[in-house]
Parts: sequence; structure tokens; C-alpha cells
Amino acid sequence: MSPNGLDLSRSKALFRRAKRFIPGGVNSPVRAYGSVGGTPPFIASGKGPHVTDEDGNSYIDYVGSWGPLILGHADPRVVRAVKRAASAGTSFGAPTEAEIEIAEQVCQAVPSVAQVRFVSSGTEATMSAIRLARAATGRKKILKFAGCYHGHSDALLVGAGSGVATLGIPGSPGVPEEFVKLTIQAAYNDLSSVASAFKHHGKELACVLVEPVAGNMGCVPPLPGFLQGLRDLCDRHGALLVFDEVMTGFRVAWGGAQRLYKVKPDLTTFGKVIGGGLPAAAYGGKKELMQQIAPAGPVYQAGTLSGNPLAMAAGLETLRRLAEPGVYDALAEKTALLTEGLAKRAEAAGLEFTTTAVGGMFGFFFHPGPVRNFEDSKKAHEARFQAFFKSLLEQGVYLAPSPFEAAFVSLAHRPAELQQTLQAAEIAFEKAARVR
Ligand code: HOZ
Repeated sequence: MSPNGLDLSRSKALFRRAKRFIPGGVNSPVRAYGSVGGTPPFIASGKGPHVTDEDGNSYIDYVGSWGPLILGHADPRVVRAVKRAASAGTSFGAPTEAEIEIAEQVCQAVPSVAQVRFVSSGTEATMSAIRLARAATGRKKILKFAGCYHGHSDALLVGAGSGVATLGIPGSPGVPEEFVKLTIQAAYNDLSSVASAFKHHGKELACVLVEPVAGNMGCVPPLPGFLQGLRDLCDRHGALLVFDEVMTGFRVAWGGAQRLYKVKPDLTTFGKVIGGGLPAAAYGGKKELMQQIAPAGPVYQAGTLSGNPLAMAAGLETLRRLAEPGVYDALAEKTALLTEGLAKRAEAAGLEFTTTAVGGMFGFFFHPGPVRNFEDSKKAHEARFQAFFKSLLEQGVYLAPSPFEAAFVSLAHRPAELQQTLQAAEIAFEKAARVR
């Protein structure tokens, strides 16, 4: 470490070079470290719970590629499966057996999914699920929650969390206002706001789209009864319930949040874990709905790299490991050790602080809590987050550079890394406490 913090000289040079050819120097906005300042470490490699940057700094990683790496970096079984698949050919744009195997796994694990279509990104999955919901109901409007992020398709940038919230922009130029008018917003964990939206738009709402555990306004779990309440309202008004499980699918429990909270949506979207660190995502649901997708039905959706053999191999191997007994209990225990340890240390530093956790996903807020929705999440102390983030990074702990992102624990995180993180947090909290 240099006297002024980390030595990131090579990352700095790479960032300058990247900015010449890539907008903002990054291929996804939050990675530019705009809201925390400084230079993003350019990552050279990852192994287990660690990533190493181009300057040779090693970090305990709680980003996990923003969720997919539930087994940690370069898991040997996943790497072997990908190598095997690659040596048999990287892409065919034709059906393969691996697609059936992973589809079978998903349909067996997720109670509401009888059929599933693979795509390449969460954005694509959610955009396609909405198209299907609109086609199935003959309605145009959709309801989403402020602070929930469902990818960057036009209709879904309204009140979006994640990068949109981090940049502090209300939406995006280039999204026609006609599209925006079709997206109705409600407050997360607030059934009365949903009931009121149904009162005004009931006959026009094709679906309610929700992250069953919000992960793009920080990690905000559903209050008891919220998801079931959505199910009931959708049934009453003839709208479909769509769970965006891109983040929560196979992350918070085997079969996802719907299995944990025992609420069955009509459609579900997946991404991240399901691709085992390669670009794969999916949407699925009841057979009668999925049979409307082309070529079985008239709702069009297609993709050259959909069901890509490398991504299917990585996803399948990841799901096989996750199907082993005790995996999710182990993950939840690791997460609890970390969040409880953080809360204790924050209290000792005299800070107002709240943590949230579901399975292998967690959040923390410099805020006394409770954090139930986007409005609560936005009240968290931003400058304290920045100080905490910076100190942890300098001490070798890698978190998402935004208070609106969730954090992830992997099966590769051992007690030693968790304890090391808590020790670093003690110093980081002292620094945060000096920020008024
Ligand atoms: N903001 C997205 C995750 N919630 C993607 C971040 C990235 O890949 O840079």
C-alpha cells in the first residue's frame, strides 16, 4: 500500500486508456466508481473468495461478479466443465442436450416453472417476460416498484435502482415518454400503494413485476405478507405476477425466493447464478403461458447465443453443486456471521447502522432502520458509506462501489476471510464515524 492508500498505478493507466475507447472506461456504469471516487481496480484474476488486481493487490470479494459466483471464483468443477464444453465447440446456434439438462433442473427446483426459455442476460429475460405477460393478458401497462431494477430495457428504467440510482438520474434520455406512461410505480413493501395502482389502472395492468428480495436499493427483504399480498391482488385483478429472480434465483435458496417465501408467481426471470459466471439468463413459468413463446406460439423472442454451450455447462455444474445437502444453510451461516459481526462493530463505533440478509445475499445501511423501501434506502448516510467503502478497499475488502447494490457471500468464503473482513470493518467504522 502507498502512503496515500492502495497502489493502483497500473489500474489508473488502464482506466485512462479504457476511457479513450470505451464510454466512461467501463462496460457497465457502476464499475467506474463514480459515486465513491477514485480509480476502479482493474481485475486480473480471481480464485475462491479473492480477486487480484493488475497492481497485484488482493481483495476478499463480496461482489462476486454482482451475484453469479456463488461457488467463488474459478471453481475447479465449473472451470473443468467449461473447458470440456469449449473443446467440443463454443457455439452452434442449434439445440444441445445440455440445454435440456439445465431446463430439467430449473423446472424441478422452482415450483412455479413448468417450462423455461434460456437467453443471455437478465435484461433480456425480464423484457421477454413482460412481452409474454402483455400478450397473455392483452393489456399494456405494467407495475414495478421504485428502486427495483430489472435491467435496462426502455419500460423498466422508470424509478430504477442499481446504477440508475447510483448515478442519481430519474431515468434515461432516449426512452420515449409514451413507454414511460405504461409503467406504473408503487412503493416496495407497501401493499396499499399497489392496491391504489390497481384501483386506477386495474383493467390495464398486464403484470406486477417485483424482485422478491429487492437487491438494487441495497438488499431489502420483503415484509411478511407482502409477496402473498401481491399474489392476491394480481389474482383479483387478472394481472400476472412476475418475480424477477435474476439476483435471488438459486442465491437465497434452492429454487429461489419463491420457494423460501412460498409464493408462486406466474412467470419468473433468472440470471446470474443460473449461468455460473457465464452469460446465461432465463424466463419461465406455467406451461400454458410458456407455450405462447415462438415457435410453440406467436410471441416472438430469439437469440444467437441463447443456450450457449459454455454458459449451459457453467450453469449446470453450479446448480449440481448447489443441489447438494446443507449448501444453503452453510451460506446463510456465513452471511449471518458477517452481518451480525458488522452490526456489533458499528454499534461499538457509535454508528447508526442496519444490516439485512437473506441466504447468501446481504445489505448494510448507515441508517438506524428499518429499511423497507427505496425512500428508506435513500436516507442512508452517503458520505459514511463512501468512507467505509474506501477504508475497506484499502484494507483488501472489495465491496460494490454503491450503497444501492447488494453484497454476496460465496461458498468459498471461509471463517478466516470473514474474520479478516470484520477486523478491517472495525477500522473502517472508526473512519466512517468521523464523518458527520
Ligand atoms: N448494476 C448491475 C448490478 N445490479 C450490474 C453492474 C455491473 O455489472 O457492472
